[in-house]
Amino acid sequence: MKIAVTGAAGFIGSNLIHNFLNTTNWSILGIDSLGSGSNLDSLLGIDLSRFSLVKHDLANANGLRELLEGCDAVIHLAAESHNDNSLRDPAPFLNSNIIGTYNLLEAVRELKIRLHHVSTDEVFGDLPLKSLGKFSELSSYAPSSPYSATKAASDHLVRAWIRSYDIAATISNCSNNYGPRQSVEKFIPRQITHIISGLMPKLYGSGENIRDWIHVDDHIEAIKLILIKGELGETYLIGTEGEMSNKAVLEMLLDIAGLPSNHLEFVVDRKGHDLRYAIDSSKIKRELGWSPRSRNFKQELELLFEWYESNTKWWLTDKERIEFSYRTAII
Ligand code: TDX
Repeated sequence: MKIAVTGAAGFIGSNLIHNFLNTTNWSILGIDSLGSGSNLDSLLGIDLSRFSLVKHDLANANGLRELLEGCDAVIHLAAESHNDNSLRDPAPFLNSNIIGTYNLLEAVRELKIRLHHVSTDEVFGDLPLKSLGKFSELSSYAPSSPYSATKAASDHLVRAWIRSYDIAATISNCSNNYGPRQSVEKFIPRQITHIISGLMPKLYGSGENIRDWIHVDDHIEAIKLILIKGELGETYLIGTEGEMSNKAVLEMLLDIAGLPSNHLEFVVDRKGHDLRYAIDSSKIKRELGWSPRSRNFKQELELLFEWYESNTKWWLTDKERIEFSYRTAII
């Protein structure tokens, strides 16, 4: 089987390619715009006998069909994905997440290629902080940010292309991922690299907002299962009951670094900041037999801390650029 992976040099894409080349005999065509969320170094060490990479921005339809010809399936991960960036400048999110997905849909429709569209739990908006409710496949779409609105739009396009054109596609919506090779603009890597750099970690608002953390490898195993066994036309929610407040996660990181729990700075809250995400993943467990590996979150954070300490070259330049835009941005 030959699969194409869009967003190949991003966080989830690069981890997925490392994983799939190790665990399957598939060939992989990586497609990436090599924009700000990509890092070519994330693909270092990959077996090039079964992997090739093409620089292509999905917002440009020219040449996309030719590129995908001969592929049996596409996993669509390419997206602008950082909420803070979308608040500063929504335009790239519309281009990449909506126009890019539209161009990809037209290509897979013409070529009759199987598609798996990877999306986020943020398309459902947020849940109250103190409730026990969770998102399920039946939750209504209610995105809060320009980023999540564009991901919701891309989900709607995929659903419409399934219904109207009968394309062979599945969708997944996953909770917050953590793991190696994640951009230092995101919460956990930002705090780890702040600590390593001697900067004060930054908590938005009260730090009470809750996220449902999943290791990227557990997400990738779920994507693999959906690609192999998922029912066409279906949506699957992926999460691991890993709910934690941002403050609690940061306190774990401070403890790992041997710093006191008050070694942090509360900063102005994110506009429209979603309160809580939580996922009911019983459908994918029941129907596809997926289950996440049993993990100790704090031990995983320790490993992650070590990864960022040992890979400063991977993130240092990005961090300077990202922190410069945080300092200069009006959000
Ligand atoms: O410096 C920070 N301080 C802070 O308190 C940053 C960068 C974030 N936060 C908070 C905001 C959120 O409550 O941490 C939480 C996590 O923030 P992000 O890493 O920006 O993720 P989030 O906004 O929850 O969105 C994520 O989940 C769904 C990903 O960025 C998306 O790509 C994914 O689709």
